[in-house]
Amino acid sequence: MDDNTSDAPDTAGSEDELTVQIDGKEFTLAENVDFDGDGRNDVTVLRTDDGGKLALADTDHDGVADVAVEYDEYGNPVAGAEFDPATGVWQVEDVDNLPTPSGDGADEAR
Ligand SMILES: [Ca+2]
Repeated sequence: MDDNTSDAPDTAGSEDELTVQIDGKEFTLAENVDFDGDGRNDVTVLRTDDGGKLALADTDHDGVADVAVEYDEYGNPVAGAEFDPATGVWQVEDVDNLPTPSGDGADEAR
């Protein structure tokens, strides 16, 4: 991931902003997918260089991404990780064990 997203303007009052912490850096990304189909975006999906996708979500609704799943070009999950806010480290986790995003995602922290 490059640094482009860290330069995003501070758009107070806007919605679907997901904070992601990686290696001590903080990024703000837009949630662009509605995972549970309630009409409110709760997941940020990024395209990866190899044609796959990376999904990031705030599943405990504190405004910070805590789940990441990488998908291959066919949409199959290939890797998962869970963010530990106590240590600031992403821990590799079986995709089947990860909580699923729901509701209004990071917006529910507001
Ligand atoms: Ca939703």
